[in-house]
Amino acid sequence: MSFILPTLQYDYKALEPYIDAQTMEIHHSKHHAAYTNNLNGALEASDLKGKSIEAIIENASKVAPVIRNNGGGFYNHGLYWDIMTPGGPEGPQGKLLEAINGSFGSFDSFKDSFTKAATTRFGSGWAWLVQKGDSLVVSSTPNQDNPLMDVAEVQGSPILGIDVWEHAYYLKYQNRRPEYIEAFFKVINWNEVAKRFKA
Ligand code: MN3
Repeated sequence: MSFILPTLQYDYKALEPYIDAQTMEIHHSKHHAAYTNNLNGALEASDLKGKSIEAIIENASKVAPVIRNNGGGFYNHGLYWDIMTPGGPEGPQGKLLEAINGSFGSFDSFKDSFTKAATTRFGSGWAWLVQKGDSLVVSSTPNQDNPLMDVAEVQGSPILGIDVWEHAYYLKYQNRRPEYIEAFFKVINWNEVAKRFKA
């Protein structure tokens, strides 16, 4: 069984004006498709074929770089599409909001921390909101690594992530990564983030 490029739950243009249709189309149909195809290709000759994506990437330190990179790319982009939506709730609610307040003091200080992690990740990578037991932490990873991987500095369960590779924002925002991060906050699907959070 091979991994399949997930279908988006909204149109490429649905996240405008925050994330433009051309970026979405290239990002999904070219970049995510390439990670998916390259992962499937690399798994052909591997005894990892048939395992879940989580089981494969958890052991990132022990797998070939091509599997670590493309497995991470496959997983990370699936999460990224899921945790965005047009017209979603303005912020987290209920148990997730309580946990954010408990771990960061307030939603605004969470947002500052996440924005800083996303802004200061040097080069290509991701920033994350990670569940570690009962608490939430912000982290960032290089390339296509993520907090599920045994190589991650901060390990845990990613419940929100932002792609800060230039391909995620350059067509619309060029070098203005902070503007893209601010725009991302307008399209977060907090209902989906809450589903990933285990109260
Ligand atoms: Mn990407």
